[in-house]
Amino acid sequence: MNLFDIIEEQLPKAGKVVIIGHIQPDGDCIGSSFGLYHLIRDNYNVEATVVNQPISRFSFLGTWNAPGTVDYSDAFAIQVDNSTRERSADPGFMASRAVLKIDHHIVVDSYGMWNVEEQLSSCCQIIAHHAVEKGLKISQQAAQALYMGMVTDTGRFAYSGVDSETLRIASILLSTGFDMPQLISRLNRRSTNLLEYTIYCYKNLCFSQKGVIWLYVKQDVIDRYSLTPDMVSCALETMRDVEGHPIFVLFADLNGRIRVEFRSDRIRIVEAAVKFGGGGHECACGARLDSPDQIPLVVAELEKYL
Ligand SMILES: [Mn+2]
Repeated sequence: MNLFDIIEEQLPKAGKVVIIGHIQPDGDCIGSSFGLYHLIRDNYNVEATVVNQPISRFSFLGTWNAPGTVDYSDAFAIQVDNSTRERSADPGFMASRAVLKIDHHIVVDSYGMWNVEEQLSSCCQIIAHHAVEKGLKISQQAAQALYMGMVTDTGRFAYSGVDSETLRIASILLSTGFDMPQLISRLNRRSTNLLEYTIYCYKNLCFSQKGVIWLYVKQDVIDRYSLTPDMVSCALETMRDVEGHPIFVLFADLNGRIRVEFRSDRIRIVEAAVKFGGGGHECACGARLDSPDQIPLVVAELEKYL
């Protein structure tokens, strides 16, 4: 079923349409939100509300509302790029009269009344694909937002998961004529504190005997460089592509717990994330720890996959 058939049917019944992403939103999450926002506005003349935490990096796409500010009782909620209800930027969305889930992660929680769960390279690719199939009008603004999610979730079309279909959809988005070089230069721009943090990362990487690279970013480092959670994640790029070390993992303090991000070069590691209460994709996943004492356990667990 085309996801816009569901949307089309629900729009007249809804008091409001709310689009919500996951906590610590990334480019795919915000791109999916605004891509969908513009598609719904341009094709159905309905103004949806986007909800998430503020992220200045992506604010050029539009404005959105803070979590906790929406009354969901009469809402048609569309949750994008979010695998579990707990990871929603606004868990209150479950009180909505109707919930549509659109996601590309490994399925662990089909919390929607409808669940569009396709394991493509990005959530934006799912939305763009359905829009193309449905023959919807795709404006430059919609295309730019969806293209942003596609490039950010695929490392600029470089990770596994990218196939000819990904590029076909990207090509259709590009043909709308939005300013792609300007978008990419915006996404690539780095602040000087991020540059200094990157130098810190290179100097502090830890290498396990068997080929796991890891780094633990403590709160004092986060404060020193004024890092947001998505800036902290840039450390992963300093660990990628190191010879003989196909698995890399980032630990970072976050609200009294430790956020863990697992990555690998084509080695299935999602079971390690699941073992520590998390989930995600086969080679890119995450979890949370209660104490730094668990870090050696995670590294030891990952060594089993080599
Ligand atoms: Mn995504």
